[in-house]
Amino acid sequence: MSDALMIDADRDALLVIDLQNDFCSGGALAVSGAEEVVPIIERLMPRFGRVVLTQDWHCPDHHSFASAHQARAPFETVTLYYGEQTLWPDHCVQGTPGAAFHAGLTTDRAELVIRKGFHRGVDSYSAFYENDRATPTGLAGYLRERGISRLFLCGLATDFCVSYSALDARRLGFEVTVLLEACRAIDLAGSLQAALTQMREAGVVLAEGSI
Ligand code: VGL
Ligand code: ZN
Repeated sequence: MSDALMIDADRDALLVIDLQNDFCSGGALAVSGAEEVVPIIERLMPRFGRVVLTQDWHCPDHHSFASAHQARAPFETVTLYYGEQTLWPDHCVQGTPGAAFHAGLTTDRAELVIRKGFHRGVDSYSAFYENDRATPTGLAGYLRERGISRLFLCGLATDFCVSYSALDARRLGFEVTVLLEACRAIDLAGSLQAALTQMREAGVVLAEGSI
């Protein structure tokens, strides 16, 4: 894969999704093996001309938290005004250590950090749109204005924020590769297989090998 990953510094960008403490060991919503991707992404970032980071960034009473609902537990599903929403443990609350990037991630080279999920009533898995599928984050405009047409995605979690971002990016007309070796999944009730299938069907390139 390292030979196949030919990066064009002008039109390619690396999107590093939600590499934050709450998704790592000991965090509120720990993703198994999350730390393993840190050194991989550290090696990847200098190979790209443009790097964008995303940060899950919730207000304390965010409606994606089970704690914001009566008699609901994490990982249950509720219907909010825009459709089905999985409920999560409180995580990535704005300004808390859990919302900070993993200390091993060198954030200096990032040209842009997109914070998402800060509107109380709507979650935002995707880096492009909130879960209502209608409210944009502004990332597509940024990428287009910078002449970026090809995106390489890595980070957490493969089956939520990475796949939602990849699917939206395809819908918006970007070429998209997900670097699976640099992603880890939550895998809730088959969500990983479902996400991989959806991404493949949408024309996302799933890069399996070492990078
Ligand atoms: C994520 C669940 C809730 C993610 C964020 O980064 O994949 N998953 N918030
Ligand atoms: Zn979240």
